[in-house]
Amino acid sequence: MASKPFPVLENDLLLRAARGEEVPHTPVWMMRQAGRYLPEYHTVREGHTFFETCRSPDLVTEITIQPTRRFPIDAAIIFSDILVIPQAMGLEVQMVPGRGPVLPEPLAGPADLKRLIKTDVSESLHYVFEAITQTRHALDGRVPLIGFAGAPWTLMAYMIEGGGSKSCDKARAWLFAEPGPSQKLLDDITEMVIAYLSRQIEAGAQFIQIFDSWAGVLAPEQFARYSLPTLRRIAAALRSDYPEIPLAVFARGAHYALEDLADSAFDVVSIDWTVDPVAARRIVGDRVTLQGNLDPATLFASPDVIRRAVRSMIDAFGANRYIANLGHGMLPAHRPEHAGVFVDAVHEISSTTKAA
Ligand code: 1CP
Repeated sequence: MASKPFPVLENDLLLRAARGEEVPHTPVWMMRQAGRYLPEYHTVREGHTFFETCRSPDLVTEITIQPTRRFPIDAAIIFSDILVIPQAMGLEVQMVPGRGPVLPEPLAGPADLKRLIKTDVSESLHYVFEAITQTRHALDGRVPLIGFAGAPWTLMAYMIEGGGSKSCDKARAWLFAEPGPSQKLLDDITEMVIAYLSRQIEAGAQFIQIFDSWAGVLAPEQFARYSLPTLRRIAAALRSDYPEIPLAVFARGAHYALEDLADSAFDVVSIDWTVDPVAARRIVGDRVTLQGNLDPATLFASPDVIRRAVRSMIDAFGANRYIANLGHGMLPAHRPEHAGVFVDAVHEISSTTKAA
């Protein structure tokens, strides 16, 4: 299919920092930078359910671009959700306002694996790829567009728990009581994720992040056995087919896995705010770019407190091989102006640090 060429990228700081190249100031973006803390997001969402919104390339393009109008951020991240994969595999997912994702009929046991279907992502998730292409054109080269997917373990956890769960007891029980079916489920999800991310890149995504948001409930051994190999397979497959696309992983809570993640064909390892950046740097060295990790709660403090926190964050990470971000997502109660203070502080402080 012939398609219009994409506009030339004006700000490629994110991609350069991911590859370990010199940058004039530290690039910054925020997890969940599109969404509920922005009044303009609520305006667009009016009258549409969450997943209706995700399926409309026009609405997705608008929501994805919104934060780039407000803040001089160095990237946009496509508006979607990690749970579109379980949906494409045949499970119903509802987004309940104020509560989050709910899967009314989760996998109750290995016999339920036969309820899952293998679909061609080009068909089942075509709306994501259309939205990515449309958003790339609408961004007009101002900043790169980030594509993403959930990690197989995190998606497995939602598929078994039926929603968010603090400790994922049922999903962890599968790993011990049903190792064979667990592995089969993880393998099937991994294949879907590789196909899904490959198509996102072909549609125009310029940087890929994998969210293993529930990594932290696993013991190091279980992570090494069940999650890490899937992350490595995804990274290796994308690295070999799309060597120019930077790959990032955010394994929230998996502080014990930094060394392994740094050795896994990822360019960027994102850390949450419970990890000490100096210790993280000592572990990963200059093998990967680190990304993170301001505690999102910091944004509830005054601008002065935010600036001081950004300064110590940048001092701790160092100016090179670093992408600034929060240690997890923006929260619905955040004030947009404080996100702006965060972004400006990263740019100002990192450019003076570099000049010094
Ligand atoms: O109605 C609404 O507005 C619901 C809020 C919302 C939003 C704005 C949800 C429900 N998902 C999203 C968008 C979303 N989800 C993005 C958009 C792009 C951006 O960052 O700007 C992204 C990257 C995600 C990814 C996602 N969804 C993750 C991984 C990152 C993370 O936060 O750990 C996870 C775990 C989800 C599941 C999910 N979807 C929504 C919520 C509230 C949750 C988490 C709830 C829970 O289980 O604890």
